[in-house]
Amino acid sequence: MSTVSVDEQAFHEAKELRDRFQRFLREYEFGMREVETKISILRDEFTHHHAYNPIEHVKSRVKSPDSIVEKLARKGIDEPDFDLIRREITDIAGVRVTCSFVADVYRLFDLLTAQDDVTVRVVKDYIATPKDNGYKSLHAIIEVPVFLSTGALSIPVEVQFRTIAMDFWASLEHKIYYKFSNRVPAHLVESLTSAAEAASELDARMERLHREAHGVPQRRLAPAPPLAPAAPLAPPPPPGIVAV
Ligand code: 0O2
Repeated sequence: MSTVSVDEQAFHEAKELRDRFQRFLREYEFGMREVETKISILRDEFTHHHAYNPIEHVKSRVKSPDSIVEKLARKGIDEPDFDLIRREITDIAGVRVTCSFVADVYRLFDLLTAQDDVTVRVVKDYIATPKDNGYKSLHAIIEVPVFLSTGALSIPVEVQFRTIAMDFWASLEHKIYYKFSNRVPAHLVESLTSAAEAASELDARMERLHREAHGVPQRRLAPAPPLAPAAPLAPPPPPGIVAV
């Protein structure tokens, strides 16, 4: 049996780099979970308070190492370090919120970004201004605090808000580009653009129908009443009595 000699030092360094990278990705996972919780609280509160659920589904992911490397290459970065990756790749943590209607997309965006511990870094409104290929979605890079044993961190998370029709289109477009390795035949590109228009028309029609059926303006519902001030904490028990 042949043996392969491994340079101990190189082995140790590789292990250390792997551990650092895992820690780095875990921080993004925690940020993503904070945002997931916020969205899920909004969904539950909406359902109970307004008897209406504006969210169809939520999907989250931390970008895979391969996908990060690919995006770095796309950006022409060939000697990355952790700080550079942090600065340049702002969608390592991603949450996609699929809503029923366009009005819900903006309502959810408003409610999430108005929260005190959410800092909005970048907003790209591809619904107001779709991409040339017809892509529509509302993107926001937000930062949320994550509290670790070592202290607090502010983690960027990309949140994409879109309707079911926009999501359907984007996922088909993604699959087609993957199948053709980004060299999509012209007639398919054209068909995709016209399918994006059809999806927008469907969104508008469905929203009109919904308004007609429910007879309420979609953009804003009555705000929830303000929270009552929190009850003061009970005074500490007198010495000798154990609080249960
Ligand atoms: P993946 O695999 O979904 O993560 P930036 O991130 O700002 O440095 P970029 O990529 O121009 O640069 O940002 P943008 O426009 O906000 O797009 C980010 C993400 O939106 C993409 O992530 C896609 O998920 C989605 N997206 C943007 N444009 C399109 C499009 O034309 N079609 C589809 N299907 N999705 C799109 P990634 O990293 O490209 O991919």
